[in-house]
Amino acid sequence: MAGKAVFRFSFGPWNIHEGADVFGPPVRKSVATAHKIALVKKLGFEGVQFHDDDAVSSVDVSHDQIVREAKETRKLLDSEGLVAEFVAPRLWEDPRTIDGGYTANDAKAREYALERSRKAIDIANIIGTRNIVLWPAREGVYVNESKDHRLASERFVAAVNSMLEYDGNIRVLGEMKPNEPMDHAYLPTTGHFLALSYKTADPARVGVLIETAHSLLAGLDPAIEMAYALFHGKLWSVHLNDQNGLKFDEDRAFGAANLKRAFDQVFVLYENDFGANGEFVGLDVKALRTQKDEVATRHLTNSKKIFLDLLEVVKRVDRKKVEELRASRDYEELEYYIISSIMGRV
Ligand code: 3MF
Ligand code: MG
Repeated sequence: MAGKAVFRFSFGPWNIHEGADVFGPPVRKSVATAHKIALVKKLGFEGVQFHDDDAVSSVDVSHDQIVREAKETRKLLDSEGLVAEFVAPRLWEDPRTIDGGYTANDAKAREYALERSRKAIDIANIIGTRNIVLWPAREGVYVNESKDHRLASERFVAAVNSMLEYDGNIRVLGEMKPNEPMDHAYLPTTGHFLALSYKTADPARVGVLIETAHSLLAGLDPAIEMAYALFHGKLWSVHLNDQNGLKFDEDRAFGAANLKRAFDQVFVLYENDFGANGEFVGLDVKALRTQKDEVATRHLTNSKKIFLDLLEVVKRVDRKKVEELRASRDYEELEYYIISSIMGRV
């Protein structure tokens, strides 16, 4: 039956950004992380997603300094009445992980990745979340023969196990994406990571975050992927956004490219009571490069508004009618009914 969740929303500081892309420099002023956090509540959000070095200025400093800075971040969150949703070790920017982290050929790179993941866990404990998100950006290959793929899977499991062992309370959420920056990512889809979760030392603490655009880049339907992870009891976060076809990861506002696809995601989340265990509806959206500074948060507020508007449509859908149309196998009419509902005609 229908979900009862009152949805809570989150985003990460990287969603407010200067607008640089691979072909051009920044076009907007930098906003300090503390100021971004101060904007969260004003924009109508309750949760903050962090990379390790969003929560502290750098992870390449003494342990004492990490602890001190993480405590400052926690204070800021508390004073704003906000919650940290997750910490994600940003393993893809450092020169030591050019060839990947957990699955790198170089033992030193692997050790760096593990050490940095442990720091992310320390930070998570201080800022008050048990969720560690892994977007394994550079775990994969450009050249097929450059790595031993089977060994990579073993190394991935070992890396997750080492995190689970380091802290008996944290949970690991895989955020899978099939390509970009790598040509071929290891564990390119949610399904791959779910399979891997059962090979870890504590499957109950290994789940997923599903990003709309990442599913689409894999040629999959995000709502169906979400339902599958929900079936496993492992959908612990989402990164809602949108995507126009198979190209680079666009991170468009939720629903901006395909409203029906957005509806389907809201439907699945609502029907399955997503959020009932404290999960956030997370966004991972990029402001268009053309946005001026003063309106460079519209992508966030609009995404939330579109979600909530679609939620109203979802609630109004006549379940009996849907069942009847399913039973009579009139799927054309079902589709028309849903589209009419989205267009406000029902
Ligand atoms: C890349 C992503 C990432 C992750 C983030 C948190 C930079 O396509 O989606 O955003 O969401 O690193 O895991
Ligand atoms: Mg994401």
